[in-house]
Amino acid sequence: MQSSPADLVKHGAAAPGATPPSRADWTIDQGWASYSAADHATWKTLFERQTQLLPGRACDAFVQGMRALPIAADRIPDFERLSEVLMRHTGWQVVAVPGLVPDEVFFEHLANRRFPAGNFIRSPQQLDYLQEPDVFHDVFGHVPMLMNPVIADYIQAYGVGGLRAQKLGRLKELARVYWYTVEFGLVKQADGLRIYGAGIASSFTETQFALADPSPNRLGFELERVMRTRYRIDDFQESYFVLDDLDDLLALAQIDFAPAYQRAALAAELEPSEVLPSDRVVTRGTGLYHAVKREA
Ligand code: HBI
Ligand code: FE
Repeated sequence: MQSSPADLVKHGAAAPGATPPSRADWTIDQGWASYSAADHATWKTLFERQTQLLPGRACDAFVQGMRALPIAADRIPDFERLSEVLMRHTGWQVVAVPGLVPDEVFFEHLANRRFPAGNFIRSPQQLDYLQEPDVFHDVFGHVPMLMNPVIADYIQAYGVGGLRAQKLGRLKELARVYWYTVEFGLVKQADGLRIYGAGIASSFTETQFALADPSPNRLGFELERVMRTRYRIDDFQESYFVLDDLDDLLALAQIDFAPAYQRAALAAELEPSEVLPSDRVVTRGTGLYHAVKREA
């Protein structure tokens, strides 16, 4: 197994040395015509490898979203064509950005149903590890879920909530909710546990680890519990949180997080590996994967 999953360090601030944007909202042209044959080939490698893995592992909403979108193996998708289809279904658009953008810029886009996607693609030397979200993570991982009306509303609410959380000084708690849902969420389906988080769905190694490895905990999602839980940006997660139903995010999109921030702030922070007596345990992990690494 590769030592590190794809798209790890994505929730920091934009790099200090990042080129200043020419537009205030940090959007750029996708520059589709500028992709090289090698860029399209990298996309194809990633697409085919992931597409083989996802049946029986990705949730139904992901599979349906992917099927209805102009996303295929042969070329990096064109954001304008994606946006046309998304707009018809859920009113979302995909806009190109150079990579990580500042938090308030990111939230402002989401609050207006624009998904900022990195326009670049990782190098062939970095198939399983990269520092910033690229077009494969953002388009393959996130965009199919934006075809689902519940997720579409939930991610917009996260943008609105992010702007508010910033004013309240609660960004850390809010970011954890995003991390453990939109990026690394699992969901129960009648036919078993499935992936809906983009950080998992776009990672060849973590797709297998998150569902099948005995190491991580899989715990019932609970808002305040998740707000208190630190996460790893440099490796597979030690715990995944499981929704009973994707529709549970609908309620989450409607609640006012402020009282929950208050309660979460009063309780202790939790380590990513911790299991509490109050947790609804789906799988109690062995912790072996990270224990071995810590010793190495
Ligand atoms: N920018 N392009 C991009 N993608 C992200 O996922 C992203 C970002 N900026 C900030 C950010 N995420 C997170 O720090 C927030 O979700 C908290
Ligand atoms: Fe992401």
